[in-house]
Amino acid sequence: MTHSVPVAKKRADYQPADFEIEHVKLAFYLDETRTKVRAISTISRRVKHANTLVLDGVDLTLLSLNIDGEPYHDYLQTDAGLQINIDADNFELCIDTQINPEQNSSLEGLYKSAGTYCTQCEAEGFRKITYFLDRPDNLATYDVYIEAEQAAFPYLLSNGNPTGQGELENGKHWVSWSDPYKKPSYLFALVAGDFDLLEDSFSTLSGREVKLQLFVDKGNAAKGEHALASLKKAMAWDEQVYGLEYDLDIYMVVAVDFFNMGAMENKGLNVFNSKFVLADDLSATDEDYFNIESVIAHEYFHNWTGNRVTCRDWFQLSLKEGLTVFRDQQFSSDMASAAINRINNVKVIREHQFAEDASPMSHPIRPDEVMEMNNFYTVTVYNKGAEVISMLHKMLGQTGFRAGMDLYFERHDGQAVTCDDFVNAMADANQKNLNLFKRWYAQSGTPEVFADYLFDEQNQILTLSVKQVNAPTADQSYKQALSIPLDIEVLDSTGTPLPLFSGQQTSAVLTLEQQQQSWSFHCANQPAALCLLRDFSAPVKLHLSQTDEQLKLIMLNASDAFSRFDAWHQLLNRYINQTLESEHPQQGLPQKALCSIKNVLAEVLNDDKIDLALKAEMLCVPSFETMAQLNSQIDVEALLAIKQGLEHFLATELVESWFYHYQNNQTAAYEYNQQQVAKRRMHNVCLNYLLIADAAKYAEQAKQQYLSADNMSDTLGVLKACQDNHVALFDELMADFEQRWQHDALVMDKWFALQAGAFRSDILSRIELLKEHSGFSLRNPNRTRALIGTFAFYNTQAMHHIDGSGYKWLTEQLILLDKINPQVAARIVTPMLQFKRYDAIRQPLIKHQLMRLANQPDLSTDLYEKVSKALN
Ligand code: 0A1
Ligand code: ZN
Repeated sequence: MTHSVPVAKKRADYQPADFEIEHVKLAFYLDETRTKVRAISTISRRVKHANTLVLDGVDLTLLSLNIDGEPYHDYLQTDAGLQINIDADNFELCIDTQINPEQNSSLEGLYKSAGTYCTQCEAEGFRKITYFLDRPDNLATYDVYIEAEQAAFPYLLSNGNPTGQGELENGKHWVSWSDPYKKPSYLFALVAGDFDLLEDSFSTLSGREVKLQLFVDKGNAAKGEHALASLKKAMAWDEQVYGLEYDLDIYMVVAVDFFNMGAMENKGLNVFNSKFVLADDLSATDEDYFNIESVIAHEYFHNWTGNRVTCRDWFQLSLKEGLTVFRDQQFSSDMASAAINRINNVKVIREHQFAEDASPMSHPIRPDEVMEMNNFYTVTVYNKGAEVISMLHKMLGQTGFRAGMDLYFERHDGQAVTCDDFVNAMADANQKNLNLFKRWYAQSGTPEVFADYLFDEQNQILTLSVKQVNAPTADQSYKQALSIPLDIEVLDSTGTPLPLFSGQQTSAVLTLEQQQQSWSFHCANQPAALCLLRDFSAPVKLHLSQTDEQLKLIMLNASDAFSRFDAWHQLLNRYINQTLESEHPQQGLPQKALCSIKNVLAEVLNDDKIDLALKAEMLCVPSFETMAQLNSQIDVEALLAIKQGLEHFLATELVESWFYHYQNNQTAAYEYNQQQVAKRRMHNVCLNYLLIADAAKYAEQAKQQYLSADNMSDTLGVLKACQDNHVALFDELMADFEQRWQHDALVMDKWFALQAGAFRSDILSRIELLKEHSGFSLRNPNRTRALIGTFAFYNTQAMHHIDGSGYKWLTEQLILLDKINPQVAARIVTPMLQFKRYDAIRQPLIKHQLMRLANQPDLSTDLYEKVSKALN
């Protein structure tokens, strides 16, 4: 919390620290409200004449300070830490502090999560544990001693290897740990609690046995099996694909219920939001199974990309996050459907990252200015960061990329480095100049690419002309041309890919490097349609004018699943845009457009050659968020009318097909495998259309599915389909669901989210009631995101109600939440930040609420940074 106006730190101001902490011995005497921490740091001077050691420290009670065994008094205590005046070159600093884990609701530093002590130190949480050089470029070895009551906390865990344990008087015990690898403070972790333990082992490529331990809440052991199996898959994959082995003898994962993010890669001791660990057939959806595998892999991959090679400063966050997301996406594509995986990754970019770039929070993947680091764990740094790595991969190929990775580790293992160091390794390993490519790290915004082509039939020459436009963003007015890989394929009139460049190859990656560029190359025959952004080869908006027929040709024939999916969306977007530009957009799509769309969709539905997972995906009407990215202004009523009108038309016109495919896609006893996942998805897409078409007629069908489901995907499929289409059945089943699942926090999160997302006129009073539910607490981030976050992000109808009641209600919740957990509050404020994209009635309503927030006394830096940028 802050009283004075927070100031931004600048990337350009980076300075190495004057001193270095090489080793630290930490001792924890755990107590709910009065935990004592002793930190003995071995320190050396790095800069000759520097004589003030500046340590970070927040919310700490200083008990004593000694240097080389003697009490020391020449220091100043500030809001941000300690300034110790010291002349010695090498010394040992011993600091005793006291902290209050029970009261720590920010979930940064040491806190209690439902009876378990745990820590979260990224990005700057270690300073809430003790005074330290809490910056990622200070790499130290850690010895840790933990003391606590034995009965309540039989497991006392920290990073590295266990070195000792013993019993003490008064029912207490202790355990000590030592981590031989140097690490930054953000990777420190401590956990103390009582758990069920799942154990396994993994033998590495070089034959070492690694002990795997998964700690979950008592009674949940069976729900950890999938996570443990996923961990072993990830370990094997990283050896096969990158030649990277795990380095310690033990790898621990702990699941906790109160966690601000998904999970944390602390060295040898990952701490996970239980949402990304626990699963069984009845309680977890296919999506949950997928996410667990991917987050387990993500944290594991960090051991090399993040832990062994870490960031020099927090502006470089994408160094580890963009790269690790890229690696987890590669892994997921190898484990599950590569096509669906890619489509879903692109959806995140288009729905959320493009929106962020168009918002007041726009920033490059390597930001230049930061007020609150926690605000920069964004879709830009993570997901656009991964797209930037993916472009490198596309340009260098897997072999060149691997050579770059090998060189990166050879040069930088054990160091804290920059994004430039990474790109330099890629460049040097491939003898390529990537200086132009580096602009992706520095420039924010979504490039728009305009393309056109001509075919010279006589000479069989295809000329492709492309230009890029990089419009100013909230944070940067001056923009430069970027290096944009375009992965192309040309189809003939039968949908067959044509050989290009006089050879046999039918696809190629062309890299646009100037504002405007053209290529002329041999093309074996008259092109009928062009795919220019195969596999979404760059995070850009592409404009290429093609007819409905051309798009249909791509939809049904392109070799790449993303291109097929994308052609369908382009076709739809054309109709949507025509309607948005018409006189009465709020009447939805005209009959003629509806019929054309239906005819195309019917072809997809009846095409047996299309992969079932892709088909199910293509049969869905794009989300409101996807449609909202079509234009800079968001017409809420029109987009809702278009979406609902289209769904209704398709549902009723194709009702027999929906019924047929619903019946034909029943799955046998639940298994999490790709074939079943696709079938279930198709089954539930059809059920949704059936309930839209005739809720009364198909209610019984839906209820039967709910009653007989042996898995959560099918259960939730029914509830989602009823949510807006059959209120009576929804309420009946939701009451039953609550009865059945009240003991399971993760399933109850789904229940709260279903409630909050319902489009109904009494939604605000219902949510108010839900806030009083015994299971609701603003101190629980998963619950808060389920109820308040779902309302803010997905209940478009009520959140953006023209009377402003949604904005007002959300603001009231944010004011309360900011006092408890500013990080979560600052995420949920997101939908209000883009107020300028709404109409003349909504804009002042949202702005008024943002000003209300801005005027709160003691507003957190987290919210202050976002709200002040929005109002600027
Ligand atoms: N490094 C983690 C994400 C993470 C970041 C911040 C946290 O607390 C403020 C927690 C987790 C990852 O990428 O998985
Ligand atoms: Zn990460």
